[in-house]
Amino acid sequence: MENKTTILNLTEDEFVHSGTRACTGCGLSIVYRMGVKALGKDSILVVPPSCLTMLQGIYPVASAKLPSINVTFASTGAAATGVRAAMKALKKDNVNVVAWAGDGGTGDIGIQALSGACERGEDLIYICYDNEAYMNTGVQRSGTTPKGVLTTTTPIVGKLQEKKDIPAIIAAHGIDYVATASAAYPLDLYDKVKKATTLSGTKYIHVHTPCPPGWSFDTRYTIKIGKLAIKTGLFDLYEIENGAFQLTGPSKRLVGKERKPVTDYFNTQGRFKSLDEEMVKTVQDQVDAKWANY
Ligand SMILES: Cc1ncc(C[n+]2csc(CCOP(=O)(O)OP(=O)(O)O)c2C)c(N)n1
Ligand code: SF4
Ligand SMILES: [Mg+2]
Repeated sequence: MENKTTILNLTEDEFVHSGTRACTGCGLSIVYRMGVKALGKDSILVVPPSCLTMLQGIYPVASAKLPSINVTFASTGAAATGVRAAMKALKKDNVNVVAWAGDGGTGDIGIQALSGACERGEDLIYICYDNEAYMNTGVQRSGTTPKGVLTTTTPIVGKLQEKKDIPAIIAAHGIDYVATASAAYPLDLYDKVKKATTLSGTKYIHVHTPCPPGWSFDTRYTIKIGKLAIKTGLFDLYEIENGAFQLTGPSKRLVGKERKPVTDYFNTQGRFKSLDEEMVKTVQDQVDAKWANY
């Protein structure tokens, strides 16, 4: 998919009030603002505990202009299924029912309800913002934390296991639309969410989302670091539509070109400081092998 939306034709409609409880430089605040812009007013959000619940605010101080239901971690996919059923009963089929969760809430704690919704082909959009740890409770490792990363529960040597590939797990359910996106490419994210609103069945979008305090970088570098994840080939932008995989936007343009070394990305963040040369070489080899396939 080539991007249709540019900064010149992007809608000026906003569904987030100015001023949120997110940290300065939070990648999620970009993802959220662009995501709800693309969803539009006829949308209901279903959100489990996460930084997003904080960003949206606690009554009576709310940053979101859309109706939003806070649910338990394990129930997100089931709760969204219930909201869709309610919309059907009310003959409001035009409403976008959107489950929106963090990586821990999606890939670890809420995966069974999400898997059930995918298997049933529920008419939902599911957006996972992946900041690669349980940030809201103080940076604990999650299934999607990359190998070697320092968190409060993987101190000194970093996480020992590989990052869990959630979009691949969701794609294995055979749903019609799976996409990845990045906070650093907001218009690409906008177009993918917009596309999801036009499709029926279960749609899943996984968004790489830099987090200054959790990743240990200065708040001004959110976009730079998000872009480096793509330009090093560590995180790839793609769509899987009706089973057909294709790289999109900046990742597609990288095919056959020289990628930046993964060290350019690792060196920008304190969370990678325990990586030794051997681990860096292993990651670089893995990325090279993946791209040789592309
Ligand atoms: C069943 C349950 N376990 C633990 C918590 C505590 N908790 C609240 S937010 C959170 C972190 C969620 O991580 P993630 O889904 O990655 O979102 P992030 O905080 O990174 O935005 C946790 C563990 C909870 N609210 N409910
Ligand atoms: S901890 Fe990270 S994800 Fe959470 S609000 Fe702060 S910057 Fe955003
Ligand atoms: Mg998280």
